[in-house]
Amino acid sequence: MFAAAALAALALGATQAAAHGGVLSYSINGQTYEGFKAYNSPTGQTSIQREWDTYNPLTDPTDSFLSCNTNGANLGSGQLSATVPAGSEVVAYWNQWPHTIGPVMVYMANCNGACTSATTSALEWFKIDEAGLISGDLPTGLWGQGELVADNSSWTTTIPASLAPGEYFIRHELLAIHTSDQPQFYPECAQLIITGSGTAQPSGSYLVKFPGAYSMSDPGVGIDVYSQPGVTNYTIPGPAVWQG
Ligand SMILES: *[C@@H]1O[C@H](CO)[C@@H](O)[C@H](O)[C@H]1NC(C)=O
Ligand SMILES: *[C@@H]1O[C@H](CO)[C@@H](O)[C@H](O)[C@H]1NC(C)=O
Ligand SMILES: [Cu+2]
Repeated sequence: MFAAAALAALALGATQAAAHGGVLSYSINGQTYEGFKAYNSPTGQTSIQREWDTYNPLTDPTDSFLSCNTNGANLGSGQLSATVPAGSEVVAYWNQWPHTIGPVMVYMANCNGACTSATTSALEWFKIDEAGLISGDLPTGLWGQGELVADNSSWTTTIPASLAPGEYFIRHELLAIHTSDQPQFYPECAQLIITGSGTAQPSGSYLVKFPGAYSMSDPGVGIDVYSQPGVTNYTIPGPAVWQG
């Protein structure tokens, strides 16, 4: 009986997993960093990524776990950070990503000390990259996520070369809006130690909190793309991109 129930639960998990996902690994300067293995116990896992537990989306823009997904915990002795020079390219690899409608956004946050001990909902996040509606109209056009899918379910981002050194999070977020009833947020965070001689830091309106940055009334969040054929503009939520 127990085995049958466990198998059923596993099958259900696999079905759900097929429809959603997250960042499974990173490639930075030729080195591969494996992500956290969702659906597995954190015990014994070693990763630069914070814990995230399922491929399911968060659907509330004010979800308390919006910063680094559920549950966003550090991995204790298994928590690593990748040391990378400012200006490096970070490639994030998703599972075979199933959604093509919605923006891709990449954020960072300065931990002002050790990221391992940071509370991610208290950090001030800044956006370093975004891609929304690239061409065409809302329901049928090419979106950032369509490009991501076409590029082997990966996304390449350059860390601003002028960014001051220190410990930072990098937060990749897909906002899938292919369902007309609710947005789907897929954030994953990884810990970086940025090196270099830069001195730049974003301030003011570039900095936001998660939750806090988004609301259902944002034009790009509470949106039904299918009700707006022919509309060719899309407002990506969150702050302007900080160029460094
Ligand atoms: C495609 O992505 C996988 C990881 O999901 C990676 O191992 C592989 O090298 C990528 N292929 C190319 C051509 O970049
Ligand atoms: C498109 O632009 C109009 C006019 O600025 C704006 O009111 C509307 O919210 C925008 N649509 C989206 C989906 O961002
Ligand atoms: Cu999905």
